Parts: sequence; structure tokens; C-alpha cells
Amino acid sequence: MTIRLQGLTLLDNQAGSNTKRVRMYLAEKGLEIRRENVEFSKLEHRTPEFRKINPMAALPVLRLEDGTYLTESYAICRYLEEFHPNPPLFGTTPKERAIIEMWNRRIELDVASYVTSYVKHQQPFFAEVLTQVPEYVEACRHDALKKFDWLDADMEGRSYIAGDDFTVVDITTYARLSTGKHLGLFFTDKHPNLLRWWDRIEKRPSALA
Ligand SMILES: N[C@@H](CCC(=O)N[C@@H](CS)C(=O)NCC(=O)O)C(=O)O
Repeated sequence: MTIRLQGLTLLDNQAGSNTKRVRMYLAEKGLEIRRENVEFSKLEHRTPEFRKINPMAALPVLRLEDGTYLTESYAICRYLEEFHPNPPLFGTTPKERAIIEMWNRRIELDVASYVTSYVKHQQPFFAEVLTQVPEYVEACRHDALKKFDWLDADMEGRSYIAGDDFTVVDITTYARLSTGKHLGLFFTDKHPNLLRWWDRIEKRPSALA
């Protein structure tokens, strides 16, 4: 069953991993939100008008009924979880919640960050956003692969990144790696646990969101 949420608007674009994170989350929850497309190709997200909504000039953005803008994908998912706790994607007990938080930070700060830099330091689209260092791209690939080695070994014996259940951390990881994969940074045959995990997530209907 799909629940249509009234009064909320998601400013979105089909490209990008943080936007995908929110769409995957909504699909897993069976939630629908009115969407407005903000066109990256026309740089609509870098206009002065858009920067009043999000000074970070990025998507996704969730506009709430009272006009508040939530401008971080993880915060958007967390907000929605408060009202739609089932199926739980942020854990239910204090211990589960802490473990999920721990894994989400590990993935974002220690694994996905290399994938992000790998992308941002090579794509002309980001030249305006940061100082691109072309030599850094290969260093990021090297470091990301080392992180995959570690994560693969850690994943031995469990099905999902944060434990035995699918959580928001799987969404975080899948969404970011989708972008990496598209640009040639992905798991190798040295990462059988991660490749199996990828197949598991890819089969979920939300992976297409
Ligand atoms: N930490 C933010 C990052 C948002 C972000 O970087 N969004 C990308 C799309 S996935 C974006 O809008 N990039 C446009 C740009 O950098 O110009 C979040 O998780 O929402």
C-alpha cells in the first residue's frame, strides 16, 4: 500500500546519490511525496533564489507544511521515520539505533567519502564547487578499494551492512556506490561479500527509485 503524504514537497533530481537515498527510502516505506524537479543541467540549484532555500546549493530538499526546508538527505529520512516508523529502517532499540548510527557514520565518513571525492575531482560539473586535483582521483580509487577490502572482511557472515536486517545504511551505501559504479569505481572479485550484498540490494524494487 502506498501512502501519499500531503503538505510536503520534495525538491529532487533523478541524478545524484543523495537524491537517490531519499527516493529509495520513500520506496522502502511505501511513501509518496509531491516532487518538484530542480534541473542540474540548467544549474537551477546554484541560482541566488535556490541558495535562499539551501545555501549549500544541493539537492534533495524537503519542504515541510510550515515552510521549513530540510536540506540533508539523512535528516529527511530521519524526519520521515518519526512519523512512519514501519518498517523500521533506523532500528527500534537503543542498541540497534546506535549501531545503525555508527555504521552510517562509518560509511559516510570513511568509505563513501572516497567515492564522492573520486567523482567530484574528475567531473567538470563540480569544477565550480571545489578545487579539483586530477591526481587525487586515482588516490581516491586506491583508498576506496582499501576501504572495500576492510568492509568486505567485516561483512563476513552477515547480510546487511549494519547487521542482519536491511536499514538506512544499506540505502546510504547502495546509493553512493551506484554513482561510483557508473564512473568505474566498484567492488572487485576481492570483495565477494560486498558483491553478494550488492546483488541482494539490487533485487529490491527500491533500487530502481
Ligand atoms: N549532504 C548532502 C549532500 C547533498 C548533495 O551533495 N547533493 C548533490 C546531489 S546527490 C547535489 O545537489 N550536487 C549538486 C552540486 O554539487 O552542484 C545530503 O546528503 O543531502
